[in-house]
Amino acid sequence: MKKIFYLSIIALGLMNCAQKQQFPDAAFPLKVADVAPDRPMSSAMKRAFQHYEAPRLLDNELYTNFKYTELKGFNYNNGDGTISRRDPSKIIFENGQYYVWYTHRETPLPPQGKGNANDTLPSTDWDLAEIWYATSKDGFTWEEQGVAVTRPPKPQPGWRSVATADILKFKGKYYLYYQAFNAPSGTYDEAKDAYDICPVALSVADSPDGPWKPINKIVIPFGESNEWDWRVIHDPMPLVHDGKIYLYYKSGMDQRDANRKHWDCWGLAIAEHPEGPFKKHPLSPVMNSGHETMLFPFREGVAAIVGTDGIEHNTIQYAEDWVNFEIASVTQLLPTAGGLFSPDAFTDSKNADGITWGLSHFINAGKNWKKQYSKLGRFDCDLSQSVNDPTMKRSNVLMPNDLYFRYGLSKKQRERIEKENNQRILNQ
Ligand code: AAL
Repeated sequence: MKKIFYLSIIALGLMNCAQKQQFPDAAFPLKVADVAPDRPMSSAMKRAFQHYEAPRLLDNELYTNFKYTELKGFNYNNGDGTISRRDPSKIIFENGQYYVWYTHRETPLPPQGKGNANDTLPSTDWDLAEIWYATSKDGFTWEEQGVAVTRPPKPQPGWRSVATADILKFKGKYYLYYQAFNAPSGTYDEAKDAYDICPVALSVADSPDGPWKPINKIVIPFGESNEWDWRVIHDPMPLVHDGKIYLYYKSGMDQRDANRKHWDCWGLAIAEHPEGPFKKHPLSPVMNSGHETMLFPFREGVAAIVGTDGIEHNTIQYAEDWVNFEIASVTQLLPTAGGLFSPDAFTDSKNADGITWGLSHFINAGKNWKKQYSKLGRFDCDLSQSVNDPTMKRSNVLMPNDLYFRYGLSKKQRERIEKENNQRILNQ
């Protein structure tokens, strides 16, 4: 017993000594260049020097601001909610022009909410939709070309709605992966205790202009009933790596209820051929956050713009091995549901340049939920090795004052504060 006591004292002493040795002899230098690599540092400074690619944002290739531009060429029926465009795909450059695919809804009335939908009236913004496409010479003015993937006849997957597509070019052919709904989105599925059920389906074409031929099968299987991706598989996002298709997708685990307890994570499924079979990576989920995460090859790895949702929202992440993501930067005003122009998406490059622009969607574009629709817009950024735009690296981007006040307290919150104040006065 005595022995253990003395050994503990010695161990504690050594630990103390070790801690003391962590302190540097001199104060932190004025110039970053003078910081000795082995200098003991606080956790925050260690992180700046060791975790991030550069301690200063200006030198971080995976940090950027996002600048937005309205698009020209799309008609929204004066914003009456009957035409919607959302969830754009990646953008590709073919035949001397850019191509983008997106969810297109054109219905007699705006979304009516779950339970109120019928054969012609949509439940949500992406119900009764088709996949349409548009082309552009400059990425700002777009020409809508019409439908790419129509709703197939019942009971094939997607007869109710096809939405949220992404593009893959593989061995000279073009593939669109999308969510194929067999019921109005928002319909409660008792077996799964979930609301937005749709398998991932696939169509193939020899040209980006189509015609698109549906492959009538489910490409990414749901997990088993006790597994994280049993309920839904959303936002399929294919890229090419090591000669294979790396398809990232979102699923929501735990409870999917009004308290927003569900947890959106991202999985990875890999296949030798676009039609599969897709094998889920055993480490899935590979990302712990993100709603409509945007991924693109960068250097030898893959980068991800993680917008809303989750403990690591508002970050840009990087996985050198395409599986193990680390936070590369924290940023603001991120695009929602963006589709990126990622020239190396399918080139299998071992030194991908990155991205400088894409399209994203803006929900409730008319600021009236009763006439709900979404519109597409463009964002520019600097997440590219070859572009060096210091104006995209600012970290003091403040929103207009009125925006802060618009996110004010609710009546209920004001009441709680008043109650607390009164209690404090009473307790005095
Ligand atoms: C989007 C995407 C998927 C969902 C719905 C339409 O934000 O995550 O596409 O199913 O919302």
